[in-house]
Amino acid sequence: MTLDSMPVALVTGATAGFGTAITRKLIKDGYRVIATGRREERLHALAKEQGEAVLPWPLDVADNAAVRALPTSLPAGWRNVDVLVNNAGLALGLQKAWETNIDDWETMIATNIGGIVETTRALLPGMVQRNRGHLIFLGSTAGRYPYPGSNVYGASKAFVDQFTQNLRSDLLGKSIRVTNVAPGLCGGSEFSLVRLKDGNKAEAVYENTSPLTPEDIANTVSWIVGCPPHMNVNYIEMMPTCQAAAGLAVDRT
Ligand code: NDP
Ligand code: 8X3
Repeated sequence: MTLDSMPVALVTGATAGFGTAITRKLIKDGYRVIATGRREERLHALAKEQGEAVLPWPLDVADNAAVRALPTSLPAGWRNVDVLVNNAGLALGLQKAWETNIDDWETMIATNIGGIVETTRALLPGMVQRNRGHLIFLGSTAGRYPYPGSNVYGASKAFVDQFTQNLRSDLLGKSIRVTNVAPGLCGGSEFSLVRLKDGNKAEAVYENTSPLTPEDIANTVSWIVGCPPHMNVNYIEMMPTCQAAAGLAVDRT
């Protein structure tokens, strides 16, 4: 198969964790991938590892102008995106709502909500015009199950849930699929390091557990994308076996 005839995926946040694993897996599946993120050197390392099937494309998803320019700024042969993986996202802090840094809240909103809204709005018209495409979003169990310190992070992932369901409503009758992938505890990425800014605390999150891995997420995305065209996986939630919802909290003081 020539490069030009391979379907195109665009993965946001391809510089680490899930995004890197998803990029590698989609390439194995026969896609060429526009790998995006802010850390340019990592994108180039991924392109060196994977060859010409990766187009390294530095992108801050919170930079609205850069995201809106995508349909015309991407090289001509890479503009018809078949699969958009809206993976870039982050949690910052675990403080109670009244103790958090408001700038951290703003960053989560701009990235986890603003980023996915902008990339979707930029690339969806092309998909509609071609009547072909798949939007994959990285939600989270945090979007459905609250826990102390999740506050704006959890709310931003609840947005993903409603956004995907509403996109499905708008897209009814078109050959464009929409999926919310919602994992629970997952190690092997930089998620907890970014959230806690402390390597020891980040490691402690996974102590004595067997968490999900980025490869588990990538294999799930690969299965979803490979489902027959008549089948849309709306929402898929997974947790490691060592994790479960733990009931409602009661104050007994
Ligand atoms: P990582 O921290 O390992 O990766 C996050 C990625 O997002 C990086 O590639 C980072 O790239 C990118 N990113 C962050 N901010 C921006 C930005 N402004 N513009 C572009 N890219 C950005 O985390 P994970 O791989 O674990 O997480 C991926 C997604 O999965 C996130 O949306 C997260 O909320 C979600 N998730 C994670 C879970 C977990 O337990 N790990 C569980 C459930 C959901 P760069 O810094 O180079 O820009
Ligand atoms: C990441 C999972 O439980 O840390 O979205 O919020 S959790």
